[in-house]
Amino acid sequence: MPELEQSRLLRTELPGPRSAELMRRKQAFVSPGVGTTMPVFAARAAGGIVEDVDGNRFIDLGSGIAVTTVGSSAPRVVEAVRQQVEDFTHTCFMITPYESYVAVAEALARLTPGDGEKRSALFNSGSEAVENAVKIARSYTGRDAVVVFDHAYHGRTNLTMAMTAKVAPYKHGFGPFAGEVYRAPMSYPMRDGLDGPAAARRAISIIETQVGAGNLAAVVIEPIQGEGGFIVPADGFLPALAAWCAANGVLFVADEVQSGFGRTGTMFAIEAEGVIADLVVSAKGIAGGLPLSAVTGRAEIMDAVHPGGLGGTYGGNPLACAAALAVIETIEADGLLERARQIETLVLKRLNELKDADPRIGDVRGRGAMLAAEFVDPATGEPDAALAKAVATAAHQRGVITLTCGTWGNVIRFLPPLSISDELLSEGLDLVAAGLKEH
Ligand code: PLZ
Repeated sequence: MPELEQSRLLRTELPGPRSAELMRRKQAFVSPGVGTTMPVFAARAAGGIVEDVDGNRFIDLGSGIAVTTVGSSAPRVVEAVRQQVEDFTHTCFMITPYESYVAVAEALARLTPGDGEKRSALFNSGSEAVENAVKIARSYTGRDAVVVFDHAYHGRTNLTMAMTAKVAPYKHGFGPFAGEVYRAPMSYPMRDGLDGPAAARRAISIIETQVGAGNLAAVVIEPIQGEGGFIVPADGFLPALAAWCAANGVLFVADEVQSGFGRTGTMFAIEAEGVIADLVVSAKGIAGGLPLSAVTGRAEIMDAVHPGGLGGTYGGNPLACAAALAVIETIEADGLLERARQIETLVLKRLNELKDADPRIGDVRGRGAMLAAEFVDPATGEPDAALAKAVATAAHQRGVITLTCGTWGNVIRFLPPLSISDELLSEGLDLVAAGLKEH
């Protein structure tokens, strides 16, 4: 197979004939509950390009929702998985363990913030790992309650649906939801105007009066919220919350599913504020597209769970573990944390120029290669979801994969793979800007 050419190309109308035919088959056989953002079907992906089945090549500003951080089909990942698939595909770690699972846990102990002995448990999806973090926190503290935040996204399983804030499409009609989940106000600088310590006091006051520290097992928070709108809390919010948790015997759980693994220019987003979480949840970028997730924490916390209390048939599957080890090697050997910071500089500059010229962009924010623009009605500051959708769709039609997010759907997020070139990144942003101009 020749290398995938790193340039945008529109050979057919979108969708092309092959994609259109596959979409007809999808409609006939795939549950409509599973939606798709783009009307085209993927054939190959690498670097900063996704090629569809009609030979169109798209600039990838989404990384399959922050998963292919090292690139899709990154060479070390491909080679590691190829070798592993020849050796064995599965034995079940709970039956006949294998080294790569242990090696991933060793790497997580080294890479997550905080010193001392740490242990990990591996799972398949982000939701599954979040659920397990709650199980571990309950086991360790002997308490039931869990606090999450406005705009939070933690998954689609029963417990994590309860933890996710937004009803449509994630929760509508799917209740009843798990109990003992409480919601506190998030720091949202653009909209609440509070500094970090003040936003933390507001949240803590609600937690103390409506939940009670003595009932609370864990505070679970995304250090930069993902689906909820790439909301970066004000400086000092996370440290103040973490300090309150420490003082009250409550575990501070960082859901780094979207923000972790190099995405924000540090291995984990909490590092930017010097916060050490009791439990860190990893997924998405950890294994370059293979399904893998992890909960990592201090030994005394992880050891509270009774033997056999955690697991699952596929958790820490050998192919996924081989991929994760190759991802870590790639981030470290290729200087990808630095690359994420370069991407931040390039993209923020462009987005801020756009914002200065167009008051419909109410805010530009994010870190590393996790960046966003929030669209508003300039007169009222009200969210403008229609504009975000129109700009994203215009980008799709020009051959750029962009994703929206946000409680009100009015945010366009930029999550390029760190393997993208500056040229493709700039071209992608030019095309987004051109789409904005037309609307
Ligand atoms: N925690 C912070 O971002 C997944 C979900 C897309 P899973 N985000 C993308 C969708 O519409 O389903 C996510 C996340 C954070 C947990 C999760 C859940 O991870 O691997 O999708 O289960």
